[in-house]
Amino acid sequence: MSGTAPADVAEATRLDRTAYAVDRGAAADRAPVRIVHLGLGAFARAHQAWYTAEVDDANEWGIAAFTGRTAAVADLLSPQDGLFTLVERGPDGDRSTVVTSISEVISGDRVDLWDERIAAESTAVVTLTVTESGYRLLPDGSPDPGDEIVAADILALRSANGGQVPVSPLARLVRGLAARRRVGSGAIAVVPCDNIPGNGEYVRTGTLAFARAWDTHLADWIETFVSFVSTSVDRITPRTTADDVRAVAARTGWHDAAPVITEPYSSWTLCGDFPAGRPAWERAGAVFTDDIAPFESRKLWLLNGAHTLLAHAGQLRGHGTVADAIADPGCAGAVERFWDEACAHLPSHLDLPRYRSALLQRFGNSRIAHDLAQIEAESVTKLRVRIAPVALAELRAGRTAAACADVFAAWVRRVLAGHSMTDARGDDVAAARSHDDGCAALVAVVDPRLGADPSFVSRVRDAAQNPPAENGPRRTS
Ligand code: CS2
Repeated sequence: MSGTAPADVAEATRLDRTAYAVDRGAAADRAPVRIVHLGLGAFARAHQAWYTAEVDDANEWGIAAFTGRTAAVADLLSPQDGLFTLVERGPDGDRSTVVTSISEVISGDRVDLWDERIAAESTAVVTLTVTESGYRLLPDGSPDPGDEIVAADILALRSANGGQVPVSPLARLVRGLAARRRVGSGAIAVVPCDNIPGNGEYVRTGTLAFARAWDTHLADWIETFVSFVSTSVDRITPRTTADDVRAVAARTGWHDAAPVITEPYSSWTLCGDFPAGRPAWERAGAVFTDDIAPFESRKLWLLNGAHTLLAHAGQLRGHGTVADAIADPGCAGAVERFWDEACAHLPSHLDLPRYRSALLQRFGNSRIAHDLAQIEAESVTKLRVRIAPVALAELRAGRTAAACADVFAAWVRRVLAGHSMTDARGDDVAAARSHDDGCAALVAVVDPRLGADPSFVSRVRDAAQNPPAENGPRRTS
């Protein structure tokens, strides 16, 4: 069953704990819940769930995983008891394992269970993967007052005993923490795992603001008892397709409705306290540090920044995936130029040449189909944290930030050409687009300081109107 011989899909056995335990000759016990997770996408399963399963030899660290915006993943994972197949897809082959660390899969609307799990004394850690824009916070970490869901959530918190249920992740978190405070379960760690600089402090600011809007005593309690851990997370994990589901069944003999395909590489850097304990994630390679900023800038700028560059410049040049785009010298050159600008603001002890060449290999893994159309989502927030800081640093250094301007230009060109992209800031983008100077207005939506810099904006405008000569395939707009 667990061997690698191809099996007929029709004969695949449905994955669940009993069948898996029988196959392994092992007990089917779930680990007791000590971690609560919100946001059950492919990345959380390839990353935090995998790290936990890798190091939990004594079966002590189970995850209660709550879905975020939709219950769809819960419907797929519940019948298989939270088990799922992780396929680590290298350039030369696949390695499949069944990840066992998710002890419970719970639909996000079960706020009663959410409160209960966070309140339990045995729970030591809350991890979050809700995407950059999913937090509904402004860049300084305060809840966005113009966001209707935020406003409704503050009312919902205030009427908590009246049964209204908040929707946004930090309002939900505040509710769960209030339940923990009520039962006196004590300190806990909150660990955001999204691509946001200083994500621990960012989420702390947002959480405290929601709490203060409801109950200042609760906010004081959170300040004392809740540790917000900053993290830099990394593992390229595209969306699972129907073909992946069929191929996994054929290869492993397990019918798994929700396998995850990821790259072999992974990294996790963390900074902060775990007052109620944690799994020994360092045994699977996680790094604990007192100074996370350089690691997170390196990852956000070089990996994620290049992804955002490729999403726009690559699609303009007719490419569909990261691997296709990076094979185009026109795109690869733009990435290298952007990396040169970014690396001027990163400490050299981070071994940047090796990091860059490893990234080129990871991007070039054509067995991972990482759609550029998936990466283009939420471009305003992504440009803001991945490209704008490099542009600002270059301008401060007296240079032109030409490569950063090219990234902005590719996005501006696509927006002005009418490409519709998923973006929580879509209304601002639409308003900027119809502005007399659409280019300047769009740059300002991402970062007002850059939008107010006439020479940067004029570089973006020129590059958007006169893109560099092409070496790649057809241009789509
Ligand atoms: C990507 C990330 O979708 C995106 O914006 O840049 O999801 C990226 O694949 C991960 O951060 C890799 O660790």
